[in-house]
Amino acid sequence: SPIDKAKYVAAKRAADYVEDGMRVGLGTGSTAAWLVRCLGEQVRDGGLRFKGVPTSTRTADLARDVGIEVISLDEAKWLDITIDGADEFDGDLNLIKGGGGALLQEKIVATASDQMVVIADIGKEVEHLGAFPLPIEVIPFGWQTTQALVEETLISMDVLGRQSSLRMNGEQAFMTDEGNYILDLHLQRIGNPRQLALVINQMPGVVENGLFIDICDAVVIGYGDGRVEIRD
Ligand code: DER
Repeated sequence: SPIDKAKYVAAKRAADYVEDGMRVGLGTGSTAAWLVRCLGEQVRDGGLRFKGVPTSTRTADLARDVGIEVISLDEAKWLDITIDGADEFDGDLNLIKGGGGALLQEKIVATASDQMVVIADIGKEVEHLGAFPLPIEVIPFGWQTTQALVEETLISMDVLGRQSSLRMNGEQAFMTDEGNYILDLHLQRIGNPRQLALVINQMPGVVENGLFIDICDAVVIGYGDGRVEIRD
């Protein structure tokens, strides 16, 4: 499909950023999966040598499957670059991430990197963040109280919608790699993402939110016709 092609060409172009000896944060999601496959091919066929730090168990499994040497963030300490997808990016290269439920490790790994590059199909570009429901990670203890507190706080924030929902995995609550829950906030439009990110993370029970503010350095945008554009 054109979207798959767009994701692939963005991932392939971003793979060029990875050089021998680098420690690389490997993102999570379908676009990041293309990156991991492209890098695996370069390791197997091109002799590329680097160490990968995954942002989820599923990325770790895929990376090992394609022949990438996987190490932990603790072993790497700092990273040269992280390449990851996004659910939305705006004109300031601020992001909404977490559609795949890996936002906590993704944000930790991205923040530990000298450079963060997002790979995305053009459909992810927005004028204002918020059409995509904002994922926040909360601990299971008292999650419904946390949810009520978050919704109450949203009343005083510059957002259009205030509903939130517990992310499900079939009949069960979705669980992150850390065993936490995800609440998706249906805000429709976020007027002040920087302020919202700060306020949300102050609330007891909230572990992290999917707003990536001043973290992304460049976006590699893929189009369905195979074109690639770089925003930085
Ligand atoms: O969960 C995440 O943050 C992913 O990176 C997500 O935002 C992008 O997933 P996609 O590449 O499958 O659209």
